[in-house]
Amino acid sequence: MNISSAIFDCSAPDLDSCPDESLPEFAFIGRSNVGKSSVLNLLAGQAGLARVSPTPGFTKLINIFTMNKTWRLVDLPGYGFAEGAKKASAKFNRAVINYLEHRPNLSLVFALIDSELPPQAMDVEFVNWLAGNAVPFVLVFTKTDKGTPATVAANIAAFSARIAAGFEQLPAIFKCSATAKHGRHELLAVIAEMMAAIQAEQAASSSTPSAQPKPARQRRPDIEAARPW
Ligand SMILES: Nc1nc2c(ncn2[C@@H]2O[C@H](COP(=O)(O)OP(=O)(O)O)[C@@H](O)[C@H]2O)c(=O)[nH]1
Ligand SMILES: [Mg+2]
Repeated sequence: MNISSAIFDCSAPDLDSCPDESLPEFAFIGRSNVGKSSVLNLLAGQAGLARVSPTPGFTKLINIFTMNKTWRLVDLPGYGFAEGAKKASAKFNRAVINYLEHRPNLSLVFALIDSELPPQAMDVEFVNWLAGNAVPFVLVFTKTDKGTPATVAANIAAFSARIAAGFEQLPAIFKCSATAKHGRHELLAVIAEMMAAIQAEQAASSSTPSAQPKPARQRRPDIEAARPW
């Protein structure tokens, strides 16, 4: 997919401040410093679009960008280094949880995991939470330029093994490096496929005007049915 425009939309402190729900959204989530903003910039093809910071916990806001005037990328605050991090139960930002649970036009979450590290309890917990709350997501292992291919593969295998018990079918797994510019094409292809599925669904429902509008959660595309990867 070609990115013809990438425009900063707004920084929202909470779900109520997010823009209207007219465009499908693709959101990045993961621990602080995992590379969310960098992957967003990689996909957008613009180095300075989302602010990249060497300081963990920098982004506290939901940063929203409109792409090609038809869909959005959402840079969510990271977990793990926020103020509540010392309290085991307060690791995940309330605004993020609200967004993930209630945003009707959230189409897909890219759950980012650092490929340099063995499985981290907080990532395992968060991925299990996503699955338990029926949030559609894929896993993206970041910073693959930092480790050897063998280390990256071993960390991915170990993470998959840690979460396997909770899944009938493991989530799709992608690798990327913002530094080496790897993974852009694959992640944009995921978005393109989801957009095609959403547009097909919209076309089908607009041709049957008597159909009742679906409740919010069901308006999210069925990832199992839609996913071609
Ligand atoms: N080597 C390497 N460093 C990266 C990569 N992606 C991000 N970083 C660095 O990791 C730090 C955190 O990146 P950032 O995108 O701000 O992470 P965020 O907190 O999850 O948004 C910054 O110093 C980035 O330069 C990558 O693919 N490879
Ligand atoms: Mg960031």
